[in-house]
Amino acid sequence: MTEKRAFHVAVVGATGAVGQQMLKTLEDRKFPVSKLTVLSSARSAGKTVIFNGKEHTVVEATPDSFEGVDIALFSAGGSVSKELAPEAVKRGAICVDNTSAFRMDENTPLVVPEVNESDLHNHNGIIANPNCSTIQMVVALQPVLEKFGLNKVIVSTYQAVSGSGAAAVDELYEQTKAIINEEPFEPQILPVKSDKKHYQIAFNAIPQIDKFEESGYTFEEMKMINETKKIMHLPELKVAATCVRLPVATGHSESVYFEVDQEGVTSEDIKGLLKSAPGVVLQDDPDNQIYPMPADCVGKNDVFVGRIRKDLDEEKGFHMWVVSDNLLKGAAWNSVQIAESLVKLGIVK
Ligand code: NAP
Ligand code: 3JN
Repeated sequence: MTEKRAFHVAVVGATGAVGQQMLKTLEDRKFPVSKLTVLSSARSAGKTVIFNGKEHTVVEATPDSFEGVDIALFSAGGSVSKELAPEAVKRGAICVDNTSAFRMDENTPLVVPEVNESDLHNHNGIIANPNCSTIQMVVALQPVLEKFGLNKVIVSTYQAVSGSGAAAVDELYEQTKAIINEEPFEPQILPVKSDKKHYQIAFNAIPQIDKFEESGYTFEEMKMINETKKIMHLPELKVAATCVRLPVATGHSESVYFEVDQEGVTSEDIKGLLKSAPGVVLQDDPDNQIYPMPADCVGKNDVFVGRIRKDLDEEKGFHMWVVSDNLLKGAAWNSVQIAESLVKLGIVK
């Protein structure tokens, strides 16, 4: 980005799977950083990270870490955000929070720039970055909503293990090696580190992401349902989700069924729309076996859409396949994109 001013940026959770991608994205986008503060827990304090060719020492995050910070990107878990984001705001920073801590707070905008950038104007110092699975879905659905209206969404996800953090990726690799070498192993992290039981992820599919609510839905599923309605400003939209973890390192995939408002819409209409939609790359050519796959999307900021087809029974129903890098558009890139929007709109002090 080209901007005359430069900003003191803090990254909280800089040693984590998302934090590392945040640093890389700030670099790749040439975000105007005058000073960088890299924060973690006491565990990683003293480690170093390289940013724009210079070494930076990681420091334990405390309220005083935010003195003089203009923009703070948080990705160290909800409890850290709840404790430290208000402290950063008190000290004059604007926070982009990648956790669920403030997403459903009615005074906190929940933003995907391609969908609801203008919501950024109504903030109290904290902007929430949605859940990764929600982000890629709403980027693909927003153009449909704007042109043909939207009534119902049913999504099934196929989520990568990096969504569960750096340690979960290690678990996938270790288990895969152990199984191939016919060695014993003990699952310790997935599906949810703090839950009672842990299951094999290598060569498996686990229909649990986050813990279960009493309703029978998981928290991840409820995030997709509630966040979609908030971001799209559609409280009445019917949404259902089933979230599944796969042995893929990076790149979430989703099978999305949706029903439009208007009659007579064709799959060619939807393809035409998504071909030129912001942030979307259409990869839809069944004759040549062209469709999105996570292995092709890693390291890219876009949302890839394919397999668009009309439902055979429901006149207003369509199916599509949506893939994106969960650590980029699902987390780091969406956060940095929000920061770029804040600068562009003159919202950063
Ligand atoms: P991760 O790989 O486990 O990294 C966690 C990071 O948080 C590390 O840098 C860790 O520092 C830091 N941290 C932990 N406790 C801390 C504390 N008390 N104070 C300061 N820093 C602390 O996890 P991740 O995958 O990067 O995810 C981090 C968070 O991002 C998640 O908990 C979640 O809230 C959010 N997230 C959001 C999405 C999304 O869908 N938008 C996706 C993934 C993650 P140490 O190195 O010192 O341990
Ligand atoms: O599992 C995934 O693929 C996405 C995980 C996101 C996540 C993991 C731990 C805590 C979140 C999130 O962003 O919703 C949180 C959280 O902040 O609640």
